[in-house]
Amino acid sequence: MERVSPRLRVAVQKSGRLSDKSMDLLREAGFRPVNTKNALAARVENFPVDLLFVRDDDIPTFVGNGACDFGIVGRNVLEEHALRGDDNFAVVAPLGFGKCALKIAGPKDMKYEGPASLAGLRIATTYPRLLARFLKENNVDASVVRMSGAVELAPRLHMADVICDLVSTGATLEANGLVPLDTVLESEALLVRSRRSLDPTLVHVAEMMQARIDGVLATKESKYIMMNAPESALDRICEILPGADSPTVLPLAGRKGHVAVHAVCQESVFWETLQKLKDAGASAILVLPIEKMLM
Ligand code: PRT
Ligand code: ZN
Repeated sequence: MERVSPRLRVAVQKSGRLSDKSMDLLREAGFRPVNTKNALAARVENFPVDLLFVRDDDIPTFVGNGACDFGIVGRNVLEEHALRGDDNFAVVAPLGFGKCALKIAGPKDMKYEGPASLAGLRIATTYPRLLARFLKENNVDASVVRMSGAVELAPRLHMADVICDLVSTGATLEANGLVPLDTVLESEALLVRSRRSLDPTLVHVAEMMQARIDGVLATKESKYIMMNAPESALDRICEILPGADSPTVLPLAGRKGHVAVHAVCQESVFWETLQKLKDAGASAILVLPIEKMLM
């Protein structure tokens, strides 16, 4: 009988705030999933990789127990899960999307002077462990009211005095007459991997996936910058270039003492930087986006 060759399994949120961006990232990294509509899993046609579409809350379990090798999940979900004592996963990289914060919020007229103001209050949340950790770290004795959703309604229903919930724009808090009081956790989507050992035939694919995702993330901020400059200004120009490793310096035909400088800048390049380069003697300064990068 023919042996089925192993495939790397990556858990992605099936439908929710992280789904589209997770899929975009994997596609930008060169993975071509087929049959992604309404399926529970999709095969990547150009690599031995399968994507599994699941609820975000299940991703830490699947990655932790080795059912999946990688996953994309919010830090909020991952850390709440890890506080159960089940953390057989490692964070590979923050992904820069799905940004939000787990915040304490309360009625507009509430007087808040730091965590001590929460003493004796009832706090509604779907993140009981993260909240308990925050209270413990701040030596506050308050009661945690566990809910499974619609947390922002709890004060109005007199089920709690304040809430601890995810906030991004703050519009939901405002619509419910609540204001943010404190931050329990800053969150964004993370690439996580299982600590369980991989099938040896998949180690290379896993490394390649990590390298490509790093590459995609790096290109988001990075720019390619080119300019002409007198050779005497090189030291000053290198000081000004933001986050650039040794630039390439090329002679300019027919212009003795002048060179072309090319560099990859790992940070944003602002107009102020261009002005400084010009003041240092550079001319014909071009800033170009980078489409792909493999470090
Ligand atoms: O079905 P499944 O269990 O997979 O999804 P879910 O409904 O549990 O999660 P989902 O899709 O809502 O969110 C997935 C992840 O996105 C979260 O775990 C966070 O890591 C991240 N994220 C980013 C957010 C928000 N922003 C966010 N704003 N998750 C939830 N919200 C909520 C917020 O609590 C509020 O109720 O969205 C509402 C609108 O927020 P405002 O502040 O913009 O009004
Ligand atoms: Zn969920």
